[in-house]
Amino acid sequence: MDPVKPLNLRGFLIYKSLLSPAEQGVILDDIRGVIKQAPLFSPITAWGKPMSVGMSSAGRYGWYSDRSGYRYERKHPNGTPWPAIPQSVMRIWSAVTDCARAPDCCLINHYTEKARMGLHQDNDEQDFSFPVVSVSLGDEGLFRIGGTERKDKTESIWLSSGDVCVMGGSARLAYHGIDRIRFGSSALLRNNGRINLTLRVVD
Ligand code: MD3
Ligand code: FE
Repeated sequence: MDPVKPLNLRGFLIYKSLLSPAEQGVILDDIRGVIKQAPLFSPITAWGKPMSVGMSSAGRYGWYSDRSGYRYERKHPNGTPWPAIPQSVMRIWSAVTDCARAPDCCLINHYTEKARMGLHQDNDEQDFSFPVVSVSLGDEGLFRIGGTERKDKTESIWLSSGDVCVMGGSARLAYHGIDRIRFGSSALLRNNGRINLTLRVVD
């Protein structure tokens, strides 16, 4: 892991192939361990529809949604605390940020062939001066980013396995989403699909 000059797309810093295949393998094993204790589930949106993305979390907080809205919770819906964020994942945060604080949530998003994530802002956290760090694993995903208002024009970029993005400064509150997955484009996951990790400071 040797962060060289990132691509800068409207303040989104994109480190292409930051993680070697060996590093990706270690992280994936660690994430499988997390999911064994805290199984993936499909959160229900405020509109009552299950999300197409499977989710779980590690850390003091996990992201959660049901009919009463989006929020962070201390426990998995099965009632147990979220597992700790693996060291292999913590190291990425240290490599690409100079934050004094460690993240307290690692949200795990799992995309199968038809899963997508609509354009949204991440604003359930308390302090937007901390960046969000995202790690892509497995199949490529078409990432769309816009500005701080929904009507702002957007542009898209394919994120591949091993890519790491840092959303800080003006990009922290930008609208973003995943339009589609290039299913089968990576051999990292046995049954294909895409896993995205987002590291956040919640409170
Ligand atoms: C820009 N996840 O979990 S990661 C999410 O690939 C989320 O699963 C997408 O959006 C995924 O909320 C995109 C890239 C990302 C993550 C957080 C951001 C971009 C961001 C926060 C602020 C601005
Ligand atoms: Fe997001």
